[in-house]
Amino acid sequence: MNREWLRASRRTGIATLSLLLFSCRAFAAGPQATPSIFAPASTPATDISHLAYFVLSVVAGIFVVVGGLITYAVIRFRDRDPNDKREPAQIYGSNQIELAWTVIPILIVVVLFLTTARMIFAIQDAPKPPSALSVTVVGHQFWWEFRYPKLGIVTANELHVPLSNHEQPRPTYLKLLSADVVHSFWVPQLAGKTDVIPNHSNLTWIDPQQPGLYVGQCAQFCGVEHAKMLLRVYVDTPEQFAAWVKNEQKPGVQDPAVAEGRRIFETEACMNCHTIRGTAATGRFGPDLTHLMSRDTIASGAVPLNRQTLRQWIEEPDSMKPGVLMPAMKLSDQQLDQLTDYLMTLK
Ligand code: HEC
Ligand SMILES: [Cu+2]
Repeated sequence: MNREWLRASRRTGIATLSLLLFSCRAFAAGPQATPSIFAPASTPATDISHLAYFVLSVVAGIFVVVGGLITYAVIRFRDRDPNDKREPAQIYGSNQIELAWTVIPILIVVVLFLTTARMIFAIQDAPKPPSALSVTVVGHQFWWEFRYPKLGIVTANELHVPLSNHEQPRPTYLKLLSADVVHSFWVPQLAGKTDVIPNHSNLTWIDPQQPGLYVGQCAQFCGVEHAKMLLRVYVDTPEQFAAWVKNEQKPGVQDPAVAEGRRIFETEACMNCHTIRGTAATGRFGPDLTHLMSRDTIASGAVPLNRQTLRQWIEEPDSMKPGVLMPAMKLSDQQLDQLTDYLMTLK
């Protein structure tokens, strides 16, 4: 009976361990756009993952020692003879044993604390090279505003940054601000979480070394739609980045064919909350729409951007992102079509 139970539990143990190892591998080998900490692509994220592996190996060592001792004790000192009612030897007040299980854990905690603190300060105090790009990130319930003060660009939810490498570092330094409540900026492949706090500015930086899309999310519960406050970081080659900057710096196109849609935008409440550079709309409560169509998604990455989703969004934002802070404006079908046609020209 005992033996069978042991054999069964050994099998379960092996199965669990292989499952764990397998899932780590699956994470590490995942596709590029993954919110996984096991696929770092930027210096702070790489440093953090090394630290994570170090901590994991220390705690795995503890697990093996403690688990091994328990298993040994359970087997070695099991109740073999049901007629033997004697108590085993009781040990009280062994200084050696008590010192050992006090001092060793303290040493382990001190080592983990020091390595972690060192890593935090190394990332925080990294000097900002003159080639660095500065971006101001403003967290809003439930979307992200990105401002490039030196480039005169304002956009939302999709952050474009240039590729960086060790020979020609071009890191992006992010100043994190909040317009309302506490949010947290987290793109696991690029850097650790940094809180975004009202009336306080935080700093973090990334230097992604592989072009492509990196995804993340707000990591601090900030209200009903927190779960749909996603983040997309596009790491562009120098040419792509220059082209993107050039396009974003232009004022919004004003196509006379969609003048009626523009008029609706400028006379309905839209203009109180949104900016379209080159028009009367200068609102700052919602995302800047000057180059709306240069983005792949709307609603902070929650909805892919195309004509149909855009129209539905304007008609009833709540149907796509319940709890959103943009009201439905009760427009007629014709107005909706004209407004959508207009927004579709904002490339
Ligand atoms: C009370 C302020 C307010 C008004 C009025 C308003 N919006 Fe918005 N709008 C927002 C907010 C806030 C968001 C961001 C929603 C989110 O992702 O959580 C938004 C998002 C959007 C988006 C998606 C942008 C993106 O990149 O995610 C579009 C497009 C948009 N609004 C168009 C309009 C149009 C057209 C009107 C007028 C019919 C309008 N809005 C009226 C506040 C407003
Ligand atoms: Cu948030």
